[in-house]
Amino acid sequence: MIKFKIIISTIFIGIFFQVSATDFQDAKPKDIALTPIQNTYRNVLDLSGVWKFKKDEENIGEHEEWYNGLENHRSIAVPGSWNEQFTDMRDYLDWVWYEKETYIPSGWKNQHIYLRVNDATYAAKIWVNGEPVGYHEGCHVPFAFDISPYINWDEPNKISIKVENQLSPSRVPTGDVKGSSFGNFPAANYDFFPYSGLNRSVVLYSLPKKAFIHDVTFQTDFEGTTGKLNVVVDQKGSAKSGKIIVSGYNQEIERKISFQNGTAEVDIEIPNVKLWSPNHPDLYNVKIELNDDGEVIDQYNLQTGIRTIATNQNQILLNGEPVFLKGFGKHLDFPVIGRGTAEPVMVKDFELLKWTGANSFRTTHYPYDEEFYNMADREGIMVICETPSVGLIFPGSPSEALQKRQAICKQYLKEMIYRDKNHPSVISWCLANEPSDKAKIGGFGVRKTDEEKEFAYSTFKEHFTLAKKLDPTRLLMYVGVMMGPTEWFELTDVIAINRYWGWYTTPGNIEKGSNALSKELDRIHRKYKKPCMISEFGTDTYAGMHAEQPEMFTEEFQVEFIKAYLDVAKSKPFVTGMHIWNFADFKTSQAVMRFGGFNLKGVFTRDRKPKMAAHYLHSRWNEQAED
Ligand code: GCB
Repeated sequence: MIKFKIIISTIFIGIFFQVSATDFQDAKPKDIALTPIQNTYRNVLDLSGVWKFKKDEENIGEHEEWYNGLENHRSIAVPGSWNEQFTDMRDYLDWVWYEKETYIPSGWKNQHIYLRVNDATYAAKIWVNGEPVGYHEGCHVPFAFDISPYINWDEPNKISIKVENQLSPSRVPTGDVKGSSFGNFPAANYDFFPYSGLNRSVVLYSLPKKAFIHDVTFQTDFEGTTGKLNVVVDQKGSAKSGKIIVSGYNQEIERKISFQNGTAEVDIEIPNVKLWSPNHPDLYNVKIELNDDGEVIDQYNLQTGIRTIATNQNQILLNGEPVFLKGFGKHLDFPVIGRGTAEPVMVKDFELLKWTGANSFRTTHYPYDEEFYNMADREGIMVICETPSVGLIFPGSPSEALQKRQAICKQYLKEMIYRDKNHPSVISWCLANEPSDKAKIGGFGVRKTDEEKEFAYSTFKEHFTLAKKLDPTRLLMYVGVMMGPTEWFELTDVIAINRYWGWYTTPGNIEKGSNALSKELDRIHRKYKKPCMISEFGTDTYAGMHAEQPEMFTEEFQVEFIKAYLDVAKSKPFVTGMHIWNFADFKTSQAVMRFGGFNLKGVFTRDRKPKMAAHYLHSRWNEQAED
C-alpha cells in the first residue's frame, strides 16, 4: 500500500514538477560577481542562525505545499551541514526543506532586493512567501535571485529552500558511478564526505533602484616603480558616469568613468607602487561610484593588490621573481560543523598555515567561502583556486550525462572566476582534480582507442578555452592523477601532479617511492619544459601511533615520507611547489582504506592538534627559505 502511494505520488509530483519547474528562474553566474556589502547605498541582512528544517524522504513537500510553512519541523543551524547535526541524518542525501522568516527593513523599499545563498549543496529550489523564485545546481558556489516582486512589507517574509545532494554520474563531482573502484558508502566518487545543505550563509541585500554596479574586474601590472590597474565596471540601470578612487600609502588617485552600453573601462597608474607579495601583502582600497545628474547613486568598495604572475620553463614568477609554493591541499571540514563556514576555524587555519611556514594552499576540491580569499589577501598566502570538478570522466562518446557534466563544469568556471577574480592572493585556477580519459573512475589499465582519447582531450580542452577567456591573467592548471594522461599537460601553465609512490604503490618503501618520483619528474619536465609541482603527497597517519623504525600509519613514517619527497623536489630546479596532502584529517565516506570514515593524511588532526610532521615542517619551512 505504502509502495502504491509512493508510485502515485511520484507520478503526480513528476507531472506537477514539469508544470511548476518553468516558474523557477535559473541562477545567472554574473549575479554573484560582487559580494554583498554594507555602505551608504547598499544593505545586507545576514540570515545565519537557527532555521526550521524538515526531511522530505518521499519528495512530497511540493505537492503538499510545504513552501507555505513547515509543520512538525526540527531546528537546524545555518551555516552547517545537516549530516552532522542530527543522529539520523549522517548518510541522508535526499530532499530536505529549510525555512526562515524575516522582516525586511522599510528603508529597503524602492530598491532591488536580492537573496544570495552562498552554498546549497547540491541542488536547490527557492520560494519566497510561497512563490517559486529560482533553481540552482552545483556545490559550494553561491547563487542569487532578485526577489523584489515577492516581498511583503510590514510583515514577516517566508523564505523556503528545498535542497538535495543525491549522488549521480551526471553531476560534478560524480557519484554512484557503476563499476568504479571506490566501493565506499555513501557512494561518492570522491574522497571527502558529501556534506549537504546550507553550508554557508544566506543573505538578503539591497541594491539602488536607478542603477547599480553589477561587476568590477581588475587587471594589474607594473613597470619600474609604477603600478598599473585596469578597471572594468559593469552597471545595470541608467547611470552614464561615475568615478574610481584608489587610495593607500598616502596617495589618493581619482579618475572619472563614463559608461557605454553599461560598461566603463579605465587605466590607472599608481606611482611608487607597493606590490602585493607574501612578505608584503600590501593592499589598495578601491572605491567605485555611479553618478546620475551629479548625484552619487551607488558605491562599491573593495581592496586589491598590484602584482603579476607568470612562468618560465622552471619556475612560477611573482612580480617577475621566482616563488616556491610551500603548503597544503585543504578541506573545509570540522566536527559538528561539517563543511559549514566557521570563522574561528578559518582564522585558526591561517594561523597554523603560517606557523608551519607555508605560503600557499589549494582550495581542494571546490571554491571556499569568500572570507578565505579576503584573509589570504591580507595574510599574504597564495591560493590555487579549484573548481568542484573532481574525478571527471570522459567516456568515449557523447552522452546525456557527459553533456550535463560539461555544462556544470563551465558554470562552475564562471561562478568561481566571476566571484574570485579580484583577489591578488589567487594566483591560479585549477580546472579539475584528477580527470581521467578512462570511461570509469579509477579505471586504470582500461585500454582506450586513439579516437576515444582524442575525444576526452578535446572535451576537457573546452574548459581551458573558457577559463582563458574569462581570465587571461592567471595561471591555469589541472591536477593529474597517478598513471593518468600526461598529454593533457599541453594545456597547462604549471604541471601539477598528485603522487603517492611509497604509499599506494610500493607501500612502506619510501626509498623506492621517492626514486620513482624523481625519475618521473625528470621525464615529465624533459618532455613539457614547464614548471612542475607536486600538488598532493602524503600518508595516512594515526595520531599517537609510533614506531622506532618508520612504519606505515605511524607519525615517524609521515615525517620520513614528507622529508623524502621534499628532498627530491629540492634537487630539481624545475620543481616550483610542494603541497602536502592534507593540512588536517578529514571525514570521508566509509571504505576499507578509510579507518573510522576518515582520511588521516593531515599533518594536523581534525581538531587541529599538530602531529610530528607539523612540527617537522615548522622547523624545515621556517628555517630554510628555499625548500
Ligand atoms: C587524491 C585525491 C584526494 C584524496 C587523496 C588520497 O589523489 O585528489 O582527494 O583524498 O588522493 O588521500 O587518496
